[in-house]
Amino acid sequence: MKIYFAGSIRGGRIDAALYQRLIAYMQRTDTVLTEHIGSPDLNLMEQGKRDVEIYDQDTAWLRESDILIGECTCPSLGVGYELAYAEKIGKPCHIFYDRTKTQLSAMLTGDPYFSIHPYEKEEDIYPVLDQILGHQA
Ligand code: 6K6
Repeated sequence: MKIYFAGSIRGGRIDAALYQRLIAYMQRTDTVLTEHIGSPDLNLMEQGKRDVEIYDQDTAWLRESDILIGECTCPSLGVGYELAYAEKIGKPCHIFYDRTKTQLSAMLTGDPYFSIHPYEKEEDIYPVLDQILGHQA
């Protein structure tokens, strides 16, 4: 399965290490098109890429992907945009967020298109990911 993993970049990098662990977990069995989201070095990531190139690449990956998995604890305009884009082109969207840290936007929780997975501990995420990706433990 080709996975578009979405996580905050300019919205804030507080959860970058979590993104990296989730991406590494999914990469054991599937292809993550957006593995840079977990990179700890944002300066390196931003080097030499114009915003229009980022937009063109990411929307191409969204169209190529089979599924979008978003970690939405840290609010990000870009991730919100990607979710709406993915809905528009009919890609299944799964949203994770830590319910002890944030209240998700009503524009996500109020949209029945999205599959939303609140969690309290990181270890709760992995069995749900297994189910979504069809890898029963
Ligand atoms: C170059 C190489 C790696 O990263 C860069 C520069 N920045 C971005 N590259 C790729 N995707 C990006 C970049 N900035 C934002 N995005 C997309 O928007 C990602 O797919 C994220 O899911 C989302 C984050 O949006 P913001 O608003 O938090 O930046």
